[in-house]
Amino acid sequence: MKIDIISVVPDLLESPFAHSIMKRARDKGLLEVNCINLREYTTYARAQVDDYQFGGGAGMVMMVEPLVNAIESLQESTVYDEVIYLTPDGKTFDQKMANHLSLKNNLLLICGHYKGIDQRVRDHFITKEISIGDYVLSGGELAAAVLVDAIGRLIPGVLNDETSALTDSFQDGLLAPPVYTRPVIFRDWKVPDILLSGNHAKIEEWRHEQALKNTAEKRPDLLP
Ligand code: 6GU
Repeated sequence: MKIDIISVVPDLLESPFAHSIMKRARDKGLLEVNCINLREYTTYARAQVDDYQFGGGAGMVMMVEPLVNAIESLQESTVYDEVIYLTPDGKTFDQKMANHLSLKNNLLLICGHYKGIDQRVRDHFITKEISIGDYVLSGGELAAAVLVDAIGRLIPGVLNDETSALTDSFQDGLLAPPVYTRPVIFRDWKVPDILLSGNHAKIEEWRHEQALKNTAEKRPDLLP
């Protein structure tokens, strides 16, 4: 999968994909992430990419021309399955969307800043608008990093143990059960006996019960 990201602060996107699972995905050639600096596509003086909004009001708007130049230039060499605008008024991102997007070949992400992007870009180029939650970030970059991470780890072959994504919270609509590792006893806190029993059927049953209990306590809205 290839993910191209248009940003006015591409430096913000260097570190998130340079470590851990994202690094491995890129090293294995399963995920390609390119950050494109929008300022390279403006024809305005001093690399200007934003301007005052028509009708008045506080806050700058990202101009249509640099964005369209950048998008169309990238589209000359890539057919994108989705052109996604990261914006707080988009559809809230969830695991279902991550699963769906992980099956695509090419994604183009556009990070908004200031008051957002000129509506004409949204009308004519954007195929999906995504938010990562009901709060406002200074720009779309951190949201883009969240998307790429959530999607990237679902690409087949990225995780070492292919089953581990299947047992993540949300993957079956429930929160994950508690997990334990060595030592068996720390202070007087013992790992539940069932996990040491070697009875895999019983362990799975226990995990499912715990997942239901966790979900009922912390996120009852997820239960039918
Ligand atoms: Cl995608 N962008 C910004 N600027 N703020 C957000 C967001 C996105 N999602 C939640 N808050």
